[in-house]
Amino acid sequence: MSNINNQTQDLYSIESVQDLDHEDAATVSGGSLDLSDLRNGKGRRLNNLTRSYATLGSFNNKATWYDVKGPRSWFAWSGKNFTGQRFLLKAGTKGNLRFSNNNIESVSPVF
Ligand SMILES: [Ca+2]
Ligand SMILES: [Ca+2]
Repeated sequence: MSNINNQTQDLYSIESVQDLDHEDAATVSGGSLDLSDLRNGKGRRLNNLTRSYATLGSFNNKATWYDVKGPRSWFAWSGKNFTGQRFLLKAGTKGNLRFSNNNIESVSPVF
């Protein structure tokens, strides 16, 4: 009897893990932001950002392309700590950056 119970528990755990794929996680948290350092999503990527970053570290001044998934827009800043010029990346859009190309150093969701 206890064997059967354990098996049921295990099946439940596996199912829960599978439910939490990237898309679901993004929906739950209100969306996510992907960046890449070359045009059209190519090159090095920074994927599934879901919160503010005061610096993008080694990715600073590298982003050339973006993809905003989910219902929330994002701000991208030309300086660290949300300083400098602010750019709006609208919810549901993606594409190559123009004015902020190779200039973004911090990002934050628009609340
Ligand atoms: Ca670049
Ligand atoms: Ca910059």
